[in-house]
Amino acid sequence: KQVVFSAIQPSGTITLGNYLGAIRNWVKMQDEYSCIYALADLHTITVRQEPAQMRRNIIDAYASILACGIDVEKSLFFIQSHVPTHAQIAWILNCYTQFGELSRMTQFKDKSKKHADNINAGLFTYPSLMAGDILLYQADKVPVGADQKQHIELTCDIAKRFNGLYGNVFKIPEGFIPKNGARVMSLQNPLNKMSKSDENVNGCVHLLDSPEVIMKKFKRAVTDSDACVRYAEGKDGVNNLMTIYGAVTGKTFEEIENEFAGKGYGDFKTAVGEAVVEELRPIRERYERLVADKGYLAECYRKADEIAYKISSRTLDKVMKKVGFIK
Ligand code: AQP
Repeated sequence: KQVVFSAIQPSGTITLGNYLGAIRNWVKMQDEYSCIYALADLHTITVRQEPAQMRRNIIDAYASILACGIDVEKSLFFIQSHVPTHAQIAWILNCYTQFGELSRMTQFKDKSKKHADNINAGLFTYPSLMAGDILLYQADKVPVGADQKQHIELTCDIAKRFNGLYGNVFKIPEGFIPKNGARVMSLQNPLNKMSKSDENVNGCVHLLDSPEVIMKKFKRAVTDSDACVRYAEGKDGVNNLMTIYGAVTGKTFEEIENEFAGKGYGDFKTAVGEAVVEELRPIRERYERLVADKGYLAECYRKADEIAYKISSRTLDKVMKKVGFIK
C-alpha cells in the first residue's frame, strides 16, 4: 500500500475549511492507503499560545479528528511532540534549506504581517519541520488544502536536494488537493481563507458550532448586490458559498445555479447552512462522547506515538548516517 501522511495544527477549534480541504480526504483514504496522521503541536508554538488553552486545544483537536472518522484500527494518529524524531530531523533539514527559499513562502509573509510583534525563527523555518514530518514516513501522498501547495513543493525540493547529495534516502511525495473545497474562504471577508485563528468569529464555521450558530453565520455571510446565485469573477462571497454547498452535497456549480434560479440569497444561504449542519451533526455528537473519555484518547495516541517513533527512527537513522554522524 502507498503511504499517506498529513497533519493539522491544534491552534484552535477545527474549521469547516480544515475539514473540507483536508480531513475529509484523510477519512476517505483510510481503506486504500496506509495512513499516518499527526497533530502538529510543535508547529503551533510558532505563534504564541496560552499554555492551559493549548492543552485543551490538543485534546479537543484529537477528539475532533477521531470524530470526523479517523479509525485508529486502520490509521495511525499520533501527537508530533511525543515523537522526538520530528524535532531532530527538522534541525538537520534546516541545514539543507536555503534562507531564500523560506523567504518566498507566502504563509510566512502572511503570518509575519499578522504577528508582527513575534516574527520568530520557528515561524520562518516552519516549512522544514513540515518537510521532516512528511519525509520521515516516506509518504507517497499528502492530502492538504490548496494553501499548503507551496510547502509541499518545498518539501520535494529539499528531498531531491538531499537525495542528490546522498543517494535515494527520501521518497518524493505528492500533494493531494481536493477538486472541491480546497480553499474555503472567510464568510465575512471572502478574499481571505477561512482560518482557525480568525478574530472575526462570524467569518469561520467551527466543526463543533451548534446548528443555531452555524445557521446564524451563514445568514450573515457577505454576498453582493447582484442577487443571482451564479459562479462568476468578482462574486467572491457567493462563489465561496457555492464552493461549500458543492463540496458538501456533491452538486456541480451548474446544478446549484439551476436549483436557485429565480430565488434570492436568503433561500440559498439557508440551504447552505442546513447542508453544513447535517454534515457536521454526527461529528459533533461523536466528539461529545469521545472528549468525555480522556483515558481512551490517551490510549489511542500513546499507541500511535510509539509506532510512529519506530517508523520514523528508521528514516532518521539513515539520514544521520548519510550526513556523517556516528553511532
Ligand atoms: N480555508 C481552508 N480551506 C481549505 N483547506 C484549508 N486548510 C486550512 N485552511 C483551509 C487545510 O487544513 C489543513 C490543516 O491546516 P493547519 O492547521 O495545518 O494549518 P493552517 O492552514 O494554518 O490552518 P488554519 O485553520 O488557517 O490555522 P491557523 O489560523 O492557526 O493558521 C491543511 O491541510 C490546510 O491546507
